[in-house]
Amino acid sequence: MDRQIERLLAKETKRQNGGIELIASENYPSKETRSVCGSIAIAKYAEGYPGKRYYGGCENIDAIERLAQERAKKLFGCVYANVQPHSGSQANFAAYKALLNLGDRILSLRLNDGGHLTHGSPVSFSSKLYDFHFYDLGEDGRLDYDLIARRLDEVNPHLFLAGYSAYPYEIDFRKLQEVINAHNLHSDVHTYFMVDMAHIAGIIAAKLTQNPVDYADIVTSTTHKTLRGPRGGLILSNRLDLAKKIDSAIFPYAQGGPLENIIAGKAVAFKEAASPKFVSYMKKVLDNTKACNDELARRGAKVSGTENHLFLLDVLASFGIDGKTAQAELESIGITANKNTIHGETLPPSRASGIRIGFAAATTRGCSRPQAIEIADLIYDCLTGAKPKSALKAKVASIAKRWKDVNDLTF
Ligand code: DSN
Repeated sequence: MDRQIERLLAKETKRQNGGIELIASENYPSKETRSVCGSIAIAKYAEGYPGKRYYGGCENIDAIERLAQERAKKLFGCVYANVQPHSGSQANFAAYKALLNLGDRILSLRLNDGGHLTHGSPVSFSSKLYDFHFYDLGEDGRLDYDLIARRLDEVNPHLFLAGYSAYPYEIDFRKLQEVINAHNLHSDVHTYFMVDMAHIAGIIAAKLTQNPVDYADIVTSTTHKTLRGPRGGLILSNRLDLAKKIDSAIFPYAQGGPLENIIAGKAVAFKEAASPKFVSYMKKVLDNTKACNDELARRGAKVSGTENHLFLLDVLASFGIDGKTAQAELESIGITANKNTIHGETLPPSRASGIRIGFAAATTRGCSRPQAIEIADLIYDCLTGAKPKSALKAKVASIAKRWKDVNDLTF
């Protein structure tokens, strides 16, 4: 046994069990998913796809990957699934390659407004390989579909990208498809529609919001956020004519050998997400998120409101501190969240005016609605400095103690 790693993992388990996890992109997979991820499938090289591998001995791996594909297709109601992307970023890298030529125009939402690094941030590969243009949000911080229609005509992009990392409201994918179709009727450049559903994949799997695979050409995702699977990526489509292009954009263009142990874990998670238990879990996530948002609002804090698993708390307007300071203050009492830019941001992203709060992980451990309200009060009291930190820290520990052990989560 590697004592050094063992000690560090024991410390990490203690940190996770002892605190309240509110990072909106994190979650805890089930024990079964985790054990499959550590299985002997880790040892197998399987470059290629089921039935067309570059190595021998792939018959069982083929069956595992086919099962993962079939379960993903059934869960999300589509005809094509690629379960090989190592991450959401790799999935986006491949989706761009499948649909575009280098230098083509992409219309997306800036990272500062809730987009993602791979949606055209200057520090990401995406902005080096493609010509990114951006649409703004409306004054209320929500998608403005008329404004998007105007930007489509101005930019004439080859690809329109929706799906976000810090957007707390419903996305009307049907409306976006309508707007893009209308634009395509009079444009000489065909605009593809892509959705990165990484954050809301679990809400979509539970059928609690519109399903983008019904409207977009390609949908990318991660499997570890609200979907509660292992850390990894996924590409879906209802366009079989794009299948070959997407497959070759993942392998051999973007990646080598797939992580078949993780693919096995994805298969388990897709099965779990198809169960009625997952739907009731997801409803609880939405309810807890709203309860926390509403309690902070009741106490006078400036919050975004929420229609999904996350909301943004404007800590600059509410408490006169920046997001970096708020993140550190919360961490000091055992609550983990992340600083985040907010709509109309005035500070650099390294400081940011807000924090992003999500309840997917806490709800997996058993967070109840009254506890979500209690957590809002802890956040408020911590950031106003109204109560001694030691008392708040003890309260956080006592809530976390009542929840399930992170190593022992069954479905
Ligand atoms: N970094 C992830 C998030 O926190 O939203 C997105 O990839």
